[in-house]
Amino acid sequence: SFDLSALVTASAQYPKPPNVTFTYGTAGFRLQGDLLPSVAFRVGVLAVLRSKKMDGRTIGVMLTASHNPARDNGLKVVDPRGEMLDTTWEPFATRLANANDATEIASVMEELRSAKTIDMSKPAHVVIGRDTRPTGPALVKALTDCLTALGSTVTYQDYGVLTTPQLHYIVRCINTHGAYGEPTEDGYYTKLATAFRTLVSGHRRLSPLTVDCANGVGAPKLRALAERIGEANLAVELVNDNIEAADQLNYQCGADFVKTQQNFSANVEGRPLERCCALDGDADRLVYFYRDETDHAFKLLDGDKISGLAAMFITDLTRAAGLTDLNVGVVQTAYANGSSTAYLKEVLQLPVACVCTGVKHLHHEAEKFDIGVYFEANGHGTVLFNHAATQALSKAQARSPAQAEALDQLRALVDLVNQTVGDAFSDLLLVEVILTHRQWSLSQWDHAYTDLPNRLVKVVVADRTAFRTTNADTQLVEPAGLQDKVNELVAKYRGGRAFVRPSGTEDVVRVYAEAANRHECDQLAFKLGGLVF
Ligand code: 16G
Ligand code: ZN
Repeated sequence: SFDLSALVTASAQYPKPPNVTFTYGTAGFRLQGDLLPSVAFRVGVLAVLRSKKMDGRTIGVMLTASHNPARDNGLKVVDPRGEMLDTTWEPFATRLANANDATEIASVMEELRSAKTIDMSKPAHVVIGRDTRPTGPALVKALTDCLTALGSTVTYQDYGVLTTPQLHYIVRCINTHGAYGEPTEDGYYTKLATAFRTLVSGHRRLSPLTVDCANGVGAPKLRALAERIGEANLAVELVNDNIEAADQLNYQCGADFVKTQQNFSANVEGRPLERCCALDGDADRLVYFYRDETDHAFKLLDGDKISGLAAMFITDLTRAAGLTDLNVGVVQTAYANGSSTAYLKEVLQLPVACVCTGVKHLHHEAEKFDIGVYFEANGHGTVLFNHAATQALSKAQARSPAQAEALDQLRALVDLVNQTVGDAFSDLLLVEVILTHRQWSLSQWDHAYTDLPNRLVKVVVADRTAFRTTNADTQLVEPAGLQDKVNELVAKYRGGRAFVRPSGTEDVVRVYAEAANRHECDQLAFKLGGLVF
């Protein structure tokens, strides 16, 4: 029911580059941007088939390479509820991308159609967003050329420049017919701004927040959101907000820089009592940081700290609202600092699950709680409220003014939090709400627990596929015998904990180590690196 000759003609403009093998990995396709036009074209095929399979519901395609350098780009497919693409479709994405020509594209299409029993006469709708990278427009052109070639059952809307979480939000809004919000950028700002104003009303405002925007899409979009919220309610000072000089994107700045370098980003000095935070290049990650008042050292409040703060606040609110039947839980990965896990379990008395690295794993695990808080240490995360939780919130009758207030706040929180994916803006507003309620400085927040010294090392190995893990990435099953050696070494260090896993995004193996003090931790990481190499 589609015109194969149109697809053949259109795809000829976007030949697959020779000697490149593409993989739809943890973060979708990600590579140097000028190698991706053929991939963008084939992602069009995948998105259309996925939409037809989902009975014409809208599918999203986001073009971004997040925290990676400006010359890179990437493509990610967003499922109807605003979530990551169903993993059973990933191998088809990979095979489409590696098809050598139109005939091969057509045959993979046919295989996918039959494997997933897709009715090709169904309509398809695709929405597109991109970050500020220079290769973005050409990739959107390749993608939309494909969508056009696939015929009259296919419609699409190009939203232009957006943050990744904004596109996820729009997909969810369209597919819920407005129940989640207006499917526009404006609708997104209105929803977050309204919830934020409700949550801070009646509280003394905090001092201005410095936001490192990674010289990316977060800069213009956060400016728009802050305008909507109003300066009287949220004062932000944006730095690294230059999106004109493409090569500045993520350069010496942004959430990934701050987290991996454990240092202030360019143009952020860390004045006394200054609250600083950083977004990444597509604004789906957030970390806070500040300069310690006593030792003047750099201090990081990463995803684990945000998770602990959010879990603490939500636990208090559900108790105050009398909703103690709701089970609140937290999801982390093996990268979570051991002290954060201990804080969640022992101080907050919450259940904590540990899953494999990658947002989709955390998201699905968090759905198992009534209220599930999930964050990766790198600053990507959000809070999910399931059906039982939203029902309980809408039905609950307050028995005191205090209960009524807590209920109102929880209801506003559901709107404040982007429940499709981690969103730096919504996380920033969440943190600001909590700090406003408590009138806390960053160091007061930081004092909930002290991170154990930790070290992350990259090891270049001959073949990273020789490394296979189990138990949420915490143990190696292959190469045989290596885990025993890791265990032996770890046992020699006080408070030692470590794991080795192959990266899903780079051709390296990652070694993570923790120990009671800096010196032992570094030594453990170094020796483990030697074992793996
Ligand atoms: C991707 C993941 C991120 C994960 C990182 C790990 C998504 C949207 N992003 O960026 O969650 O932390 O990969 O990279 O899933 P690694 O496998 O190279 O350590
Ligand atoms: Zn990102």
